[in-house]
Parts: sequence; structure tokens; C-alpha cells
Amino acid sequence: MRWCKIIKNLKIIIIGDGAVGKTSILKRYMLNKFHESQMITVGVDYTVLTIKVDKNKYTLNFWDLCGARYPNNKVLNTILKKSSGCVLVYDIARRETFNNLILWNNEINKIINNIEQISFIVVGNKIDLSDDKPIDAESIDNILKTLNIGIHLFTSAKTGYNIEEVFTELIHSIMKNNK
Ligand code: G3D
Ligand code: MG
Repeated sequence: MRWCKIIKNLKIIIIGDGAVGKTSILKRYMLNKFHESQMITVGVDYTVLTIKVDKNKYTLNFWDLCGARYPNNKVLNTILKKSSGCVLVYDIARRETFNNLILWNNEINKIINNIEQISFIVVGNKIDLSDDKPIDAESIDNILKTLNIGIHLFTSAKTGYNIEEVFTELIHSIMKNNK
């Protein structure tokens, strides 16, 4: 009889301001496709995908949120609970979306008491827009320290740059966290 790897079921949420590229990142990862024109996410999109990382199989349950932040957001509350991983996305060409990561983190902190149970990754998307200056390294270091997050990646949902790496890194971090 062949030995079967255990399939781990992970809930992953993708958060950030509107139009930073959350839906595009997920679509690029799942379909390896990029649509020049995206449907606006109204509420929440939910998608499931089974993948293999380091010879283990994972079922990823993705929750793609719309960009609005509400105080005591019940939807965010329900979705965040029992999440294993969170991708925090900003747009490298819009500084305010980077600064707003602090606000997103505050929202999450209000909902989750033991936040260290969730693995986070910060993603600076739209790096293909090279005419727009990416956020400087010092600001990135500072925000990672403030948020207590160890991983940051620049990505492009348009070209596919680093998209695979976002989810591989996140899964590695989740597995480390669960040891
Ligand atoms: P959201 O889910 O965070 O709200 P979307 O963002 O995925 O809907 O993307 C918002 C817009 O940014 C879309 O353009 C999409 O094509 C564009 N976009 C997403 N990722 C990238 C990227 O990596 N590079 C570039 N250049 N554009 C990107 P529209 O024109 O539909 O508003
Ligand atoms: Mg969206």
C-alpha cells in the first residue's frame, strides 16, 4: 500500500486597501492568469485550492476581502477567526496603502487576542510599475518591526513575479508556527 501524505486544511485571508491587487494576486496564483480589468470584489470571495509544498498536500481556503474597513466589522471578525495565514497587501505606487497597513493590523488586533497564532506576510504589489518609486527599505523595515512581521515580498500580479513565493513562504511560516 502506498503511503499517503496528510492533507492539511489551511484558512488564508488576503487583506489590504481597495485596488491594491488582492484579487489579481489570487487569480494569478490560482489560474496563472492576469486580467487587465478586474471585477471589483463586493464583500468576500471564497476559493479553495489543493497544492503541494515540500511533498505535503495542503488545501488552501482563500478569503479575499473587499478593501473597506469598518469598526467592529462582523464579516472580518468571522473570517479572521481560525485563520492560519494572512497576506497583507499594499500598492507600491500608492504610499497611503502602505501606511494603512497599520490600520489593517489594528483592526485585526481588535478581533484576535492571540494574534501570534496567525502567520503574516506583507506584499508590495505592482512592482512592474517601475516608474513609480517603490517604498524605501527603511520604511519597510520600520513597518515590519511595528507590525511584528518577518516576511515582505515585492510582487506583480501582472507579470507573475514572486506570486508563487508569497504562498510558499506563508505556508512555511504557518508550519513553523504550528510546530
Ligand atoms: P483588489 O482586489 O485589491 O481591490 P484588484 O484589486 O485585483 O481588483 O486590482 C485593482 C487594479 O489593479 C486592477 O486594474 C488590476 O488590473 C490592477 N493590478 C492588480 N495587480 C497589478 C499588478 O501587479 N500590476 C499592475 N500594473 N496592475 C495591477 P483596473 O484597471 O481593473 O482597476
Ligand atoms: Mg478584490
